[in-house]
Parts: sequence; structure tokens; C-alpha cells
Amino acid sequence: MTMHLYSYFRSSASYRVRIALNLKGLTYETVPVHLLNQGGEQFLPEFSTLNPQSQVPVLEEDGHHLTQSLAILEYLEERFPTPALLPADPLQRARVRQLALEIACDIHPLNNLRVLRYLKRDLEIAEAQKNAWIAHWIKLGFAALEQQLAAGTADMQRGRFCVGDTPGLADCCLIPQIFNARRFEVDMTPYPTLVSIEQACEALDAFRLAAPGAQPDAA
Ligand SMILES: N[C@@H](CCC(=O)N[C@@H](CS)C(=O)NCC(=O)O)C(=O)O
Repeated sequence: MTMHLYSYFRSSASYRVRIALNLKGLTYETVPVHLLNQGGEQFLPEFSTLNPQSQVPVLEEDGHHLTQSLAILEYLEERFPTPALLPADPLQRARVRQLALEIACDIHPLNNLRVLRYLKRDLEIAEAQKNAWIAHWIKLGFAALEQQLAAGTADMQRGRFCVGDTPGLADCCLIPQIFNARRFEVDMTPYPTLVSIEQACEALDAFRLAAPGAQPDAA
């Protein structure tokens, strides 16, 4: 049965899932949810009944609707173990999750659409301040990631990708976050290791086909 991914082309949480589906060679159909049109299609009842958080992505399989991109990635990993997005070794697995969570919990949510909307509409901050806010959290997070990934550690085996020489769950999170950084004109020069991982990922169809510009709903 074909899976359906409720997705918005520029949503980085959706982008994570698209990469994982592609890496695992799974077929799916995109159900576009435009986060801006009609005041945000995520708030329409037909969508918010699927996800009461009114956020994409939602993955539908056999009538089951899953939300939260990292839960979806873990589900895909358990249901379709090959190729693996997590290393076999428990310590390495924890390292991959550590990197993924740094992005998904400590960078991305601060720059989410509804947070930016609240800053603009309710707290009435200026566009320049909003952009400074976005850049601030990305730079803070990327500096820490760069430090960890550049050095590696005895128990975090660096390779061409975040951990090792095959793309995994951390790369699924990193690449969309770099896309966001570039979209908001964050200078990537201080993060050469992140850029080298980006280049390794961009060489793969799974990443290229998941990119916002390649989506059916790309504006
Ligand atoms: N923690 C959630 C975050 C999902 C999320 O932030 N989705 C954004 C797009 S990237 C969204 O739908 N935003 C709608 C809004 O802010 O109104 C996940 O990883 O799935």
C-alpha cells in the first residue's frame, strides 16, 4: 500500500522524512499542505483532525497517521530496517540521535513558522529583528555541531556523513537545517565540516529528490 506524506515543500521537518523515505527506497505520494494559503491549510479541520498540533509532516500508512518527524524516522527504521539510518553499535546510535536532537529540539523549533508569527504579529518585532533571531539560534546550534563533527570523538566515528560513511538519521536532520540557514542568508563559512557533509549528501539522489525545489508543491 502506498504511503502518503502530508508535507509542505519548505518544511524542514517534512524534508527530513522525505530524505528518509528516499534513502530507504520507499514509494510515497505527497499530499501538499500549504502553510500560508487560506491562513494556513494546517489549521483546516480536515488536517487538524489528523494532527491536532496543526503541523506537517504527517505520514499515513494503512490508515494510520503518524506525526513528529523523528518518531516517523524511527518508525521507518524499525519497519524497513535496510538500509539502516542508525548504526548497529549502541554508542554510535546514541551519537546519531544526539546530533539529530540538537537540530530537531534545540534549533528548528525556535525558528518555526508559528514562533516567527508570534514574534511578528503579537510581539510586533521588526523584520530585521526576526531575521536576527533566526540567525542567532542557527549559529549557536551550528557552532556546537561544527565543533563536535570537526573533531569527532573516539566513540563518534566521523566519515563523509555525520557519523560514518553512510547517510543516516542525523543527516536527515542536518540537510534541511542547512537549507533553512541558507534561505535566511546565514554565512556558512564558519562551518566547513557541515558544508562538507552537505556536499556528500547532495551527491545522492535521495537528498536531491527530497529538496524543497523538487517537490510537486514547490512555489
Ligand atoms: N517537532 C515537529 C515539528 C513540526 C513542524 O515544526 N512543522 C512545521 C513546518 S517545518 C509546521 O507545520 N508549522 C506550521 C505552523 O507553524 O503553523 C516535527 O519534527 O515533526
